[in-house]
Amino acid sequence: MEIGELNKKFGINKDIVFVTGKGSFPCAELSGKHGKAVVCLYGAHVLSYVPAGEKDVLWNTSKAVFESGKPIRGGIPVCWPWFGPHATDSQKPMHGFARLLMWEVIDTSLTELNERVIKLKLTDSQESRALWPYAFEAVFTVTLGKTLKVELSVTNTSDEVFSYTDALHTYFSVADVSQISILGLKGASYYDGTDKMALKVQDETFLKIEKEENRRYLNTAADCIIDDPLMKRHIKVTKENSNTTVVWNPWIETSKTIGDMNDDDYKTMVCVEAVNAFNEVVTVRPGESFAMSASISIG
Ligand code: TA6
Repeated sequence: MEIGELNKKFGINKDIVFVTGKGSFPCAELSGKHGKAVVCLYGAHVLSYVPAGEKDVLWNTSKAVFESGKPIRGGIPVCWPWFGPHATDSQKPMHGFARLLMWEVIDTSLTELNERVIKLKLTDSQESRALWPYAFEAVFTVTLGKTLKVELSVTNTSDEVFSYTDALHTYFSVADVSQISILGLKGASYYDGTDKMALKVQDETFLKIEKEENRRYLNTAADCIIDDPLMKRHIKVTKENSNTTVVWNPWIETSKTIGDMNDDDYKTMVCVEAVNAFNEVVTVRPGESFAMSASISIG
C-alpha cells in the first residue's frame, strides 16, 4: 500500500502518521503526550522509542542497512519462527524470516488511556513456506502509552501442530556500556554463548558488561532494569509469556566482524531480549494462538 493510502486508511490526526523511511520502507510514527515511537513495516521493526522529555531508549547505528532481504541492526528486531541459527539448516536466515518480510497494517487506534496502537500482520506465503512449511497468522502490536509495549501473537492456521522459538531482540541505548548495571538476573542459570554454551549460574546481583557477553538465561520471567548512571535513567523491561532472557554485547573484537556496526558501536548498546528458546520452545496446536510481549519504561 502506498503512503497516501496508508494515511487515508490508517492515519489518525497527528497521532499516527505514515511516512516513507530509510530504504523507502513505509514507517508509522506514533506520537502523543507519552512520547514518540517509529515502527517500520519491514520486519514490524520498532526503530525508535522516545518517551516524552527523554532521549531515544532504543539504540540504532549509522551503519544499519535498510534493504529488502537484509535485517535492520538496532531497534527491536522480531526474531521468528526461530531464534539464532536454524536448528538444522545453516542456509536459512539467522533469527528466522519475520524480520525480513514486509508486514501489513491491519488496525490503528487511540485508547481511552491516550495510547497509540498499531497492529501489523504477517501470514504465510510461498516465500515463508519455502523456509518453514506451516500456515500461520502473526500479529505484532505496538502500544505507545506510559510504556512501550510490543507483542508478538502467533495463530496456527494450519492443520498440524507447530513449534517455534522467538525473540524481541531489543537494542537499548546506553551512555557507556561499561558503566551500566543490569538487575533482575541474580540466581538465574544461563548458557554462556561466549564459552561453548557452558551452563552457569549468575551469582551477582548487578551484571556488569566488561567483555563480550552472550548470556541465554533460562527459566526466568523476571523484570530487568538497566541502570545507566551517566544517562541518569533506569530502563525497565517487563515481559509476559517469555521464559528466556538474552543479554548480548559483542564488545571489541566481535563488533569488528559485524559489517553493519561501527567498531565502537558496542560501547553505547546492550541487548536485553524477551525470548522463548533453548528449553522453552513454543508449541501451538491448529486454531490456537500464543502471544509474548515486552514492555519498556523509563524511571
Ligand atoms: O541475541 C544474541 C544473538 O543471537 C547473538 O548471538 C548475535 O549474533 C546477535 O543475536 C545478532 O544477530 P544478527 O543476526 O542480528 O546479527
